[in-house]
Amino acid sequence: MTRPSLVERLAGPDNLLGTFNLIPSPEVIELIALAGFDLVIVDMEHGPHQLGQVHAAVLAADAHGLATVVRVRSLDPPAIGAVLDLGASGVLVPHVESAADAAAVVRSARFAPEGERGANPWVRAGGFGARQNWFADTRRDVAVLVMIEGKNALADLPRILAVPGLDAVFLGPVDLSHALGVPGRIDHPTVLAALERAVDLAAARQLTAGVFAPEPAAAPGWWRQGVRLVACGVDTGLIRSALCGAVAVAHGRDQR
Ligand code: 3PY
Ligand code: MG
Repeated sequence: MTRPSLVERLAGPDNLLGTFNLIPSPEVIELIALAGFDLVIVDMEHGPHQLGQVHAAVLAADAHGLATVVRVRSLDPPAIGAVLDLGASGVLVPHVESAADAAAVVRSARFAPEGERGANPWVRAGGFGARQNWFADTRRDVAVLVMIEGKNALADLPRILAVPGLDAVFLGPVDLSHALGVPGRIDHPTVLAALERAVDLAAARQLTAGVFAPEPAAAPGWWRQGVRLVACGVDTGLIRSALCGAVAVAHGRDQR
């Protein structure tokens, strides 16, 4: 039996746990897989990843059955096609501001007739030419996620959620806090109210909602609210706190 794709898992009943990967290292990807995460978000927007490093990340993740969502730098159709050609399980586009943006993301990730992704079956995702039904299968193979993290996106959210072909909306509390005038205060009531409204609107449209939660302890609360995908933490921050903890324990100090 083939393993369910990320598209199928996002549409299914189970909660999915991810984390962000900024460090371009296959070893870090393997550690994330071995820790038990369901997916990794390979972050080209904020990390130093180049395309070859994303390729290595996808190979390392595939070796462990870890799903890969690549956050590209912007709504750039050739960049979206390139990470999908490598075999990423999905793409996440930051700062999607409108239904027109969301529709452009879908078109970039899907082949004709649904979209206008550049087609070349000899890439890794196409089995280097060996996958007979590759073009048709991409609807099942490639998850399309858009980030809601600005004021315009909040205003246009009902129309964004109605765009055909989206697999999830992913909420960015950090950028939202900046957009809403309380920079960095992701627990501010204004930010929480915006996030909760977005989660409720997505639930009403039966579209999966995801959220970034810097603290893993926040994940159960989000799941109770109906969020299905929580990306908790960033590899740099998680490694930093583990290292600080090790030093504190070795010196007999309280952990910070
Ligand atoms: C945000 O919270 O703005 C994000 O993009 C999460 O990485
Ligand atoms: Mg952001």
